[in-house]
Amino acid sequence: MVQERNLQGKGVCWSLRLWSAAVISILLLSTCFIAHCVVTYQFTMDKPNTRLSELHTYHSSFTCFSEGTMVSDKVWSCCPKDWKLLGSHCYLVPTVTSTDSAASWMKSEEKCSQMGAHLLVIHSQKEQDFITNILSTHAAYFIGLRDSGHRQWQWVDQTPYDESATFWHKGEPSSEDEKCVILNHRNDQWGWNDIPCNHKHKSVCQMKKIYL
Ligand code: MMA
Repeated sequence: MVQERNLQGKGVCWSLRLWSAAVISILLLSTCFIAHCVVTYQFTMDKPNTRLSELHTYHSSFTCFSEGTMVSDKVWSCCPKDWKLLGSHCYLVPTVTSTDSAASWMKSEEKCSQMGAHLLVIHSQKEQDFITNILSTHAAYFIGLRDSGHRQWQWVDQTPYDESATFWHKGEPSSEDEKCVILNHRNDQWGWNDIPCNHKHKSVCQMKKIYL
């Protein structure tokens, strides 16, 4: 009898231990899960989505693309619907038929800024070619380059003006009175031309793409 009770006691003791181990494991797993959720939330929601929700006030829908091949390094990046994507940026090019889009340089920059964007910035042949490929050769487009005084060229996004990556037409820039820059097609070539800022032209807007 005594032996039997002892055996029963041992059985209860073991199942108690097993249950405790199970409860502790579940508690540990839940803690890890909650911590993971909090970290993921802060990482994915807090920063980039602040921008996404900001941009949602100007844009009702976005087109998103997935990058990376492995499931683990898939990153989603988005542009507002109808904007074009190249590298790390989104571009809004006016349609050939739009007639209401001609404006001064300042007004054009204002319109981009109201969409969370800025006028087009070009830093490479690749960007110049990508954009000019989708522009009309019959129009001129303001870009985000301006003379801040005495031929000090300044990009609207504050990136440095690099003389070695400029695409001025032959003979341009031509006058200190012309402080704003258009992209136009002249003598079978696309290039930049300085013109007075109050002239009215179409324009191209640009913004950084949004990472999810
Ligand atoms: C226009 C005007 C200038 C440009 C010259 C080039 C006559 O002025 O577009 O900005 O430099 O043409 O011929």
